[in-house]
Amino acid sequence: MRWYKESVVYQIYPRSFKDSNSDGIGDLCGIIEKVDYLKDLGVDVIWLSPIYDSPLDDNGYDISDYYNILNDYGSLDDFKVLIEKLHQREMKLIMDLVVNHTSDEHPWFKEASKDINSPYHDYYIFRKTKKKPNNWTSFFGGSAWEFNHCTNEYYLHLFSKKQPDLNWENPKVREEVKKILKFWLDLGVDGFRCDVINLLSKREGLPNGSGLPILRGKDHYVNGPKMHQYLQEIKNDVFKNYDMFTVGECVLITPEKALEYIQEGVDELNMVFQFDHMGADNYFVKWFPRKFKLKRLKKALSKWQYALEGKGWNSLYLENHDQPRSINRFGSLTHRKESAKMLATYIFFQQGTPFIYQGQEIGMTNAHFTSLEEYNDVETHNIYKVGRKVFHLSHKNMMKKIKYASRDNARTPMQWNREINGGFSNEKPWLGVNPNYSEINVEECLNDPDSILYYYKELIALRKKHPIIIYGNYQEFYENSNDIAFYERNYLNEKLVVACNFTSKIQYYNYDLNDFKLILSNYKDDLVPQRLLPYQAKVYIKKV
Ligand code: TEU
Ligand code: CA
Repeated sequence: MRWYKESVVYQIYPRSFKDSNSDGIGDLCGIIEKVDYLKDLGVDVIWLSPIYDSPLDDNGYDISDYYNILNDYGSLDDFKVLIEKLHQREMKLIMDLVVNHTSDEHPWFKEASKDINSPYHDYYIFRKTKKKPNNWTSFFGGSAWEFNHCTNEYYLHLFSKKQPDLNWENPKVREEVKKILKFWLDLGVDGFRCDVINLLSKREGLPNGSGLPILRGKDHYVNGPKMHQYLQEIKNDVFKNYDMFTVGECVLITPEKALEYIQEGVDELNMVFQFDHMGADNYFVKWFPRKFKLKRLKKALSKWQYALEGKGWNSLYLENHDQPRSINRFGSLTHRKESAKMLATYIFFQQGTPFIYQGQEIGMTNAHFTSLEEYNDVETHNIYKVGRKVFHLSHKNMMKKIKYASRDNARTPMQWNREINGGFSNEKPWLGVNPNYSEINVEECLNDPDSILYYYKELIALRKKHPIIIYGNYQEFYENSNDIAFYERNYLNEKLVVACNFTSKIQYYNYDLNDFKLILSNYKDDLVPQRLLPYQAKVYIKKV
């Protein structure tokens, strides 16, 4: 058994979690203040979004020094205090590993872009061509190539132009990454969330992509030809020497491809973050929203449950720092508490390691912004420009898309109490606090026995009490229903049943609940076992 299978992970976006020194920016000392809050919630592992030195073009996913903490967030000493406090409480910490690209302000790139003969020039993907080397587009819109006047070359950036892709063909780059990993592992870090890890290997010759200018070129850089070689090398030289785990964020991954990385015994990664279920309310990418259909959500998640069962380990998430809040997408603002609890039940009783994103446990909702200037996210601003200039969409249309899909929806400051700025900071925060902090905040939840927060605590405690939730198999019922989600888990001599109503109407189902015991519900009553009240979730268990 690997401990990560029995853990619950909590993701912190440090910039928005808690500000301890009144500069409007979250920091490590702010996280240290909240370690006991996290311990009480019952989570076992903390995943920190990047805290390394960065010019913050992509809020830290553009790293300029892998061995130092961004000044805004504190110091390496603060980091050592945090990891010590977590370990004292038998909690673990994983870092965000961003090694598909660096910041263009990393010394390697500063050297490489100045001098074609620099030893660092081959750390990146430069091409001396008259025009762009191919037609690939960036995840953030526009071309994936930027011209570097100093050396008269183009360089590749799958994300922002301030995030030049590293050249993983170069063994020196791979050695540098191993050094970075060992540095943090030797500081006691318990693993890594590996950013866009399946993009590291680009096809030889960088051939043109086909189709629309949306992720164009993906066929030549997703799960590229040398991915397994690179990950095997990193695993054999570093990972296998530590008691740690990795979760690889894998863009456009399928269960079959995922198993090539996570199959028990291969273990290039221990699990992946997949995106299929994130398409339940859009066409392929979130900038083309469509009406949420429960069937799409269920089909995507069930596909992964069945495909990985007994072969590889799942991760379970509905939210992170890149995605809009799940209540807005899959739940209901009029039944906010019920639907937040229902969504938690639906996702976290499946097989896999749960990942809770900061604020999800108190039912935080999408940002309230109305003007483009209120948004911070580089992706949001780039997509706005491309939408207006390339697709000639109106400002109104783009603002509607942004309101729904912007990553800032998940990045507004954590809401701790009803004091100024939701108790996040005494100063004006770097990103606007949602005005609903007066009624949605941790303190309000702690004073409400029926709160979403206490429901999460109960849910997490059940995972620790019932091995069937961790190790049971998965069998879906009512697959074709767009109203309810229903599945069984079976393990040794037990059966567990999860029934969730995704609508504001009463729903009925037909399932013999004889001898079952109700162990969790987001409504007090369970007078009619075969009935689900609006957004009701129920979990039953029985010995078979
Ligand atoms: O995200 C990778 C990724 O696929 C993003 O394009 C994400 O899916 C998209 O923004 C959703 O709209 C990772 C990090 O999670 C993200 O924060 C970084 O911006 C990106 O990589 C580059 O490091
Ligand atoms: Ca601060």
